[in-house]
Amino acid sequence: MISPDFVADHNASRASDQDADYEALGRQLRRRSIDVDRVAADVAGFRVALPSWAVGTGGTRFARYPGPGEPRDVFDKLEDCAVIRRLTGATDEVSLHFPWDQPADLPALRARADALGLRFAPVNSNTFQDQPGQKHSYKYGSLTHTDAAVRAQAVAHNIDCIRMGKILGSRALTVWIGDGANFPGQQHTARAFERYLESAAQIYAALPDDWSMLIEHKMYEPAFYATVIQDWGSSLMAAQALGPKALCLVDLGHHAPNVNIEMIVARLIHAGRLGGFHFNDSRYGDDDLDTGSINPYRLFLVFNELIDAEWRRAHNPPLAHMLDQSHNITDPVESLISSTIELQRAQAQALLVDRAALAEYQAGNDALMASQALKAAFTTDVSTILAKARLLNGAAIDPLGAYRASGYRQACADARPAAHGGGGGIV
Ligand code: RM4
Ligand code: MN
Ligand code: MN
Repeated sequence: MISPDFVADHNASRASDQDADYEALGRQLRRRSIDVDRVAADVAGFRVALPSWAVGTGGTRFARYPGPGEPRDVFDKLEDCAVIRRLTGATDEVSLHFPWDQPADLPALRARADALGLRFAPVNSNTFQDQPGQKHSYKYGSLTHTDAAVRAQAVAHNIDCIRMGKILGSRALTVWIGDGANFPGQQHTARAFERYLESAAQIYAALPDDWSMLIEHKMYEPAFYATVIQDWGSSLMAAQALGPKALCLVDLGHHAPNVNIEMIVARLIHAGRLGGFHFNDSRYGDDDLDTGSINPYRLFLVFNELIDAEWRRAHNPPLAHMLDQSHNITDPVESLISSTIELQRAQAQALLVDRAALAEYQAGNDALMASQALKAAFTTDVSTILAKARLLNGAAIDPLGAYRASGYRQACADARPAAHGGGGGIV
C-alpha cells in the first residue's frame, strides 16, 4: 500500500513548480473572467467509480498476456483500487461484477472496503456467461430466452445481485445482457424485446426504494446480427416501461464509430433518464480502450452537455460515473489513473466554456464563433488545475510518477504469485 507520507514526500519536490503554474493559469483565466479556484474546487468534487474487473489484465478473443502481481481475488482488487484512490483522490467507489467478485463473506468484504476508505458503486449482474454448476445455459440468451425456466434463472441471479449489493451498501444494479441473434430470422425481434420487458419488470419489482436499475445498451457483441437492447432508444423505452427507478446507462464504447454520443446524452437528460456512464474510448468496434486515449474532444463534448445541464438546472437524477475498460498491454493501475485524470480534464475544460457567450453566438447563428467558444475551453491546458484538485483531496501532484516511484507493482509481483495463465477472454 502507498502511504500518505510517501505521497506527501513525492509532492514536496513538485510543490513550487505547481504553485507557479497554477498562479500563471489563474492570471490567464481571470482575463477570461474565470475564477481558477472555483474550477479547481469543482474538479476536486468529481468522483468516478473503478470497475473491479479492470484492475486485472484483460485480453482479446485471441490471447491474454497476464502482467506481474495481478490481483488474485476481490480483496486484492480492492487494494489496487485503494492505491488509485490515494494517488488520484477521485475514486472512492468500486463497482463489483457478480459472480466474478462474489466472496463467501460479504460483511468481511464491506469491512475491508471501509478500512481502505472505499465504498461500493452499482453492482453488475452477469448472465452473458455460464457459471460452473449452473442449471440452464445462456447460450441462446438469458432475460430474453425463449424458455421461461432460463429467464427465471437469469431473473433470480439479478435479484441475488440486489441482495448482495444491499449487504455491501450499494444503491444500484447495472444490467447488461448479451442476448441477441447472429442470424436474421434466428430470433423473433418483437417478442424478444417483450420477453426482456417481462423479465426486467420482475427484477425491477425487487429493487429497494432507494435503488435504481441502470439499463446498459450495446450495439453488438457477442450477438453480431441483432442485440435486444442495442441502442439508447430500446434502453429508454425499457426504462419508461419499467418505472422511475429505471435509468439508462451510456457506455461510450457501445456505439457505432462516429455516432454523436453527446446528443444521446442530451436526449436522455431531456427525458430525465440518464443514469450514468461507463467511460472508455474506442476507435473501430472495440469498446474498452483507455478513456480519452483516442478522441478526447468527444469526451469533452459529453462533459460539455453535462455541465450545460447543470448550468440550466435540467431535471435528471444524480449520475453514476464509472470506468469500464479492458487493459491488455498496460499496467491496469496506470491505465485507471490516467483515465481518471482524463475525465477530470474533460470536466475542467467543460467548466471553462463561456456559456453566456456561447448562448449569444447560438442565438445569432454564428456557427464559427460558437465552435470557437468550445475550442477555447478545450485547448486550454488545465493540467495544473487537475493537480490542484488532487492536492485539495490529499492526493498526488503527479500520480503516475508517484506510482512508478513507489515500487507498488513489484511489491505485488512478490506478494501475489501468478494464479493463472494466458487464455482468451476479457478477464
Ligand atoms: C460489456 C459491458 C458491461 C461489462 C462487461 C464486462 O461489454 O460493457 O458493462 O460489464 O462488458
Ligand atoms: Mn459497460
Ligand atoms: Mn463494453
